[in-house]
Amino acid sequence: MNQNLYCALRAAFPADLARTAVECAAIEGAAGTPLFYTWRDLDRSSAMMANLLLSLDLPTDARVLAHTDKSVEALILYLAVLRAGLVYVPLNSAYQASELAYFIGNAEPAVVVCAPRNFGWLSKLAFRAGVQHVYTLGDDRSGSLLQRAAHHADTQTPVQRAVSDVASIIYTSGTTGRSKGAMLSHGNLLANAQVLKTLWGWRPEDEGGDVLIHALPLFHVHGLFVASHGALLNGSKMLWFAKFDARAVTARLPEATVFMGVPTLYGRLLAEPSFNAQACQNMRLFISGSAPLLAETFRQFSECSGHAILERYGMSETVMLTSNPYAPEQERVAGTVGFALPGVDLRVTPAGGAHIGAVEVRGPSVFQGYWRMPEQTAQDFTADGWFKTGDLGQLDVSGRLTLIGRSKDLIITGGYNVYPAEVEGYLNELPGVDESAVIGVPHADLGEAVVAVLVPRAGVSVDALACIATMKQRIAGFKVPKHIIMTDHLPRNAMGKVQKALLRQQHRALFAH
Ligand code: MLC
Repeated sequence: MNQNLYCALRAAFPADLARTAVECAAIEGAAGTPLFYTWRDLDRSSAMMANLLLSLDLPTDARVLAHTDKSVEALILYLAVLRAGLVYVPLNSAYQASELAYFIGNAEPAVVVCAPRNFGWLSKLAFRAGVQHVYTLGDDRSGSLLQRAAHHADTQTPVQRAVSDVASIIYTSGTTGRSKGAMLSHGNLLANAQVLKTLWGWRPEDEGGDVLIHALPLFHVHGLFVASHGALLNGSKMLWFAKFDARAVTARLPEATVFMGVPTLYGRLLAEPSFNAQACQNMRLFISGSAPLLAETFRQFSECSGHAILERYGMSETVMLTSNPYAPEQERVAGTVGFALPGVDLRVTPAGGAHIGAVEVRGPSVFQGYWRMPEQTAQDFTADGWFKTGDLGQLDVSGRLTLIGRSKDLIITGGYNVYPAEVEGYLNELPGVDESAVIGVPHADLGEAVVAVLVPRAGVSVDALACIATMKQRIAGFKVPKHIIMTDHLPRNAMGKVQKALLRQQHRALFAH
């Protein structure tokens, strides 16, 4: 049997293909009228794109790298890559040239698809690295990808794939500063999507169906797999937002039943004056993940909307691992991430009692390893085959998991992971900088904000704002420090290691206002 993930998604499309699959919600004040895509549109357009990709005669493990703005066509491109049996490599559209140079060098894609505005520099980079095909795709249906696909047939049989064949490589930041590509197979993604479909009670059409508000980026596990697969595998309509906007989302909430977001989105909904229980009257489920949800946000949201947010836990290497319960008779507990999903084995080592330990997992959604990093892969699995998540947690007697912290030096800002070592590397290259330490500082909107403590060379004056401006030209904006503190030395322990905990403590009130 063909295990190509697209086959399972396609089988879930409604019988009436003329129904709306995706409605693009126009953001208030933005130009343009709403666009509607039927299920037939998704099927035919992805067939045309798949046929274009197949006409390039690529090897079966060829990578298609997408650095595009969010659009329904970008989702169709993902479906097309699945159908063609190739490997989809999505990248954050905020990444800049130096970051792209690394990803292209590491992934060695056969095809690059980029926003038309980036074609000049990105195509140069790609061609120099030996990429044969560079297409453009705009968020307004412009670009060479659609033009070229238009010449191809609108039917296509998905290429035969096995459960363990890689469907996508998702880059995750590494502790050493260099990103690692987590290889997720067709089987990994389908197993997770099927479990979540049942667990979160996606409703069949004859029970009223579901409508998902999709307002997350499309280049990460959360928006691409958890949200899109959820709706596609249930044949449910998506109300599509190119960008999260609290007012615009609230205005469409009465038509929706499911919403997924990072905690920042929940904080912004709470701050939106039009957001209230009335707007949520038809909502069935609010899901949060990608960053810790504050108990206070959970409480305020419950008071304001009448809904208990369901917090779940996952990561790029494993897709989703745990979830608070869906059933109303079981409590969703703020500050916990719930129970292991059916099929997921989860342990906390050292195990037993109320001890805090390293969270380790096994299961059908655990990835196939890091792309071309066998040593890193070996290091991140135990000898008996459990994946070391890098998170610290505590299991209660009922099996409910509470995450306590991280064994790795990671900042999560607005749902994006930032590794200090990478940012420090760029800061240390700035003129006049001797050394730097990057930390996460509590921030009401973003959860944590990236902050740098910087030591200028002796006798040199370094301007913090100029550093921030230069950094914005070099790396994605979400990694750039929101604030830089100048100092003449970094606190170190007896081993010479920078005391980041002390720095975090010293600067914890930086954004308290
Ligand atoms: C944008 N900016 C950020 C930021 N996002 N800064 C810090 N952290 C972030 N997350 C900066 C930009 O660089 C820019 O800076 C300014 O904010 C405005 O940019 P914007 O694009 O207009 O921002 P906004 O639309 O407000 O975006 C914020 C956000 C977005 C929270 C809506 O970041 C977002 O959609 N986050 C979701 C991330 C996500 O999907 N994570 C899932 C990972 S998967 P300047 O200075 O130029 O103005 C995963 C696994 C799992 O973790 O379990 O789910």
